[in-house]
Amino acid sequence: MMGNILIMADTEFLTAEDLKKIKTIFRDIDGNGDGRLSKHELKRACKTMGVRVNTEHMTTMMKTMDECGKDYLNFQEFDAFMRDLLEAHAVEEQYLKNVFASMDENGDGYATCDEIAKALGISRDTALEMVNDADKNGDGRVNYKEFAELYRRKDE
Ligand SMILES: [Ca+2]
Ligand SMILES: [Ca+2]
Repeated sequence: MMGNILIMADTEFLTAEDLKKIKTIFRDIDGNGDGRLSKHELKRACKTMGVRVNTEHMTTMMKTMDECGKDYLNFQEFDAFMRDLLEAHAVEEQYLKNVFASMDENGDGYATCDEIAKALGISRDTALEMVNDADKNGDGRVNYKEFAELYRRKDE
């Protein structure tokens, strides 16, 4: 028997735009229109959606599919998976913004070495290492984008 893979998802963080996008992507990726997405197509869909899927999340999904003896997702399952992902993404984004804001003491949009050292209670040297690691554009300080990228790189 093929069980339905249902993921509890809260739509609190999702906009109507998100929900529409999920539908569009499903249609686009499901090239032959049979209403099913294979694992491979699922990965592609996530990429198109622009959400970072952590490997763990994807592995869990694949495992659940295997346990149910399925090698595809129907729209309902895809929709639930995507909502879950988008929500996790939104929650993470909110979290990162808060962390960044707490580091950027003077609120100018940049976390400097001194600000980071003070906020995290670490030495200036350690903070400098962090800045060097994150600082993509080489201006010697960390903007939100650089910070989020650093965080996500470490997470992977
Ligand atoms: Ca600042
Ligand atoms: Ca920078």
